[in-house]
Amino acid sequence: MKRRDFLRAGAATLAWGATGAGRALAQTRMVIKASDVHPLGYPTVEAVLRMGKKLEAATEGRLTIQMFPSMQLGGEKEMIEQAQLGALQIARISVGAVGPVVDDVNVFNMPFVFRDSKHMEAVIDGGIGDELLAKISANEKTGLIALCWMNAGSRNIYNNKRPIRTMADLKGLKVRMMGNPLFVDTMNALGGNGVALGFDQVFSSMQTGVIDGAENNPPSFIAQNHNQVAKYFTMTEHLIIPELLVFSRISWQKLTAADQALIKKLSKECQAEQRVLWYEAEKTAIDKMKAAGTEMIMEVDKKPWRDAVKPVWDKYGAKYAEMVKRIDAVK
Ligand code: GTR
Repeated sequence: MKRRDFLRAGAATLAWGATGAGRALAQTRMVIKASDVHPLGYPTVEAVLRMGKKLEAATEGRLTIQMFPSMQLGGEKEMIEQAQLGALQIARISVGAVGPVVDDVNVFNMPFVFRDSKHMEAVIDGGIGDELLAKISANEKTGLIALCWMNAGSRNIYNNKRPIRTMADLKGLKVRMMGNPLFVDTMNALGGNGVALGFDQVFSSMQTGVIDGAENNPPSFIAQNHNQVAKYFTMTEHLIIPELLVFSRISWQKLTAADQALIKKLSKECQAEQRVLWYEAEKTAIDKMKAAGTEMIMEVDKKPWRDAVKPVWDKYGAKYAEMVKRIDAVK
């Protein structure tokens, strides 16, 4: 389907009950299109599918979720645009992709901003997490309603040239980063050459030598078969970026307050379920990597890495100073 046709079809799926204006609203039927760059079985995809089953049961089939996994609707930038237009209802996206749209959340994209994944979880589960969800939703310009957070572990550097044990080993390697200037600057500060590329291009770009490596969490590395093109994987944990489930604002406004409340409640459950699935997937991925012969460096001395990203903090950090103090204070 051409993109334009898809957009039209998306608008047409918002079907309305036929009886009188008031009752029609109460009977809104909607096929909620959801999209993810990951394949079926990945924790984020599975969690949204489970949410769909609950939603369908609770509304006796009035509201259903139709999943488009595996980048079928494009990358995350495209997904955000489609949601803003109301052609896609639910987008599961990394905060990495949301940063350029909502500057407030870019604070979560700062290198080493969280002490570890548990710290990140405490932040998204607490007041700061709620506050940022509300900020995304309150700003009409985003065109998005933020439903909940998801786990994505930590991002780690992998490549097909050599094992990276210290920062010096990274020198001169071309490493794919997500399309956000903050990430390219981070890689450059660490001594590599950051290259912004779409997620869909990582595999072939590694094969053809356009890049030497990339960075991601173990489940993404395995789900995208990057182990077939990268032999060395180092747990640098330089970025711990949560993910978001967002709903198209245009479509959201077509739902009754009761349906909105139901979706919000199920999203909270989705966040908790995804976390359990996440830890299982992370363990399975690491086992698969070991079995497949990926050379894994499980620990590096983080001190020099943290020190090296100071220029990134100098460039982007000032406006987040207050928020970073609050993040640091979360136990
Ligand atoms: C994954 C994340 C995706 C996408 C991808 C990337 O970890 O789940 O949403 O951001 O990384 O590197 O583009």
